[in-house]
Amino acid sequence: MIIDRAEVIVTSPDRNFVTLRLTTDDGLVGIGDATLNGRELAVVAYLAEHVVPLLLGRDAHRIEDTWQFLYRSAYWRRGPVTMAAIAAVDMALWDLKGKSLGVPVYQLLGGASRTGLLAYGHASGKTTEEIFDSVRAHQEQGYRAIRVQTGVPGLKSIYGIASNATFEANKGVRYDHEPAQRGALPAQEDWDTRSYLRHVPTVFEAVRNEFGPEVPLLHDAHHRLTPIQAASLGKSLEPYDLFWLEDCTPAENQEALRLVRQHTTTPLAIGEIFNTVWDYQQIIREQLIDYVRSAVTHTGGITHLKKVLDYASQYQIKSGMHGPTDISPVGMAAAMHLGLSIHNFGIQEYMKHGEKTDRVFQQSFTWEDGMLHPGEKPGLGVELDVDEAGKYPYQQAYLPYNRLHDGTVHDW
Ligand code: CS2
Ligand code: MG
Repeated sequence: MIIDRAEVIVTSPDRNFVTLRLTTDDGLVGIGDATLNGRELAVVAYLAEHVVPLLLGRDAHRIEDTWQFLYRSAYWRRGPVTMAAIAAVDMALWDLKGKSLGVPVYQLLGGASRTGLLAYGHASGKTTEEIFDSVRAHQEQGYRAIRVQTGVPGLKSIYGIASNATFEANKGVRYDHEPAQRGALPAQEDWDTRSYLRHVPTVFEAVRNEFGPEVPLLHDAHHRLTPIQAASLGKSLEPYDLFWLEDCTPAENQEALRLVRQHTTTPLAIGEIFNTVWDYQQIIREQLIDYVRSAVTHTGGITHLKKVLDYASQYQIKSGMHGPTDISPVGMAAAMHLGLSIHNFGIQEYMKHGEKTDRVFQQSFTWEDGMLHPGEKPGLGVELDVDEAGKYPYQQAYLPYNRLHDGTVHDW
């Protein structure tokens, strides 16, 4: 199984996706996701200029060796661009190995540890009524666990909140309210931490009263708080029994989580922008988090994220893999195979992709009763329709950013 072709395919059906496609001398095709939202072409260049030439002629069965070779031979380690590129190679190799042996990837990782993966979706709204409607729409679509994001009085637009128009147009939950917006420049949003901290607990109180104690509720603070603000939010949300509070502080400073942890029993999830096990070293060892948020796509693939999660399992820390629509269906499939096989699976984030995306990527996963399963097709179970992909050329897109009322740039 020698790699004799490696192509980097960029397509933008509903949003931009970068896929690495490997073909072997015996005619097998394996694919991997390399999408880095808003910085897609940096990974395309890394792959096309520096990785593809190294792959041609290699034995596709040697997954671990290829991972170590790409990571160590570059000398310049870690970082989202490098690790997304390595992830794409790794996923494509697992896909190929599964296809060559005729088994789904989860079987290669030790087999199923459960029957399906509990998944959560994104409810949101500017008002309590809108949030209730959005939670209901998710429940009707089968979601059993729900993330709740809320508008804040006085703030015009907040990342992660669907506009009503988008919500209606897409009939409930098949919409993307977290797009990197296509266009020449990033959209500017506004932020006020004090208003946010006052408002969020009132929303969770209302949602708990309306939907009862059972439904797991999640919330994402998206790196916007200082440690003491995060500690205060965690405390004020305790009565509403959150499944997790995500990214309460900027993730670079691992030590910050000590202070948060000392003040609140609200479970913490962190890591969607982390790339390696080294980013987690302190927060896992000191048990400062409860869930590892990394995506297979941004953390060096199945090979490396499994090592992170095995390390986390020693401390009873579980997975909560990142799964917004900027993870392609290939990256989502890789997450499902990994999640099904590990013992310390926690929950999987799952936002439905758009219809055009589903035509470009033909998928074998199932979604039943709030649970995902990767399916039984050999490999990852996703096929890229290259002709369909070719209909949607890359479009420049940027994530938004925040400014405070006085014009200061703030974490978004
Ligand atoms: C978010 C993401 O899913 C989440 O929890 O934080 O939507 C994130 O902002 C995007 O993936 C950025 O590309
Ligand atoms: Mg997040």
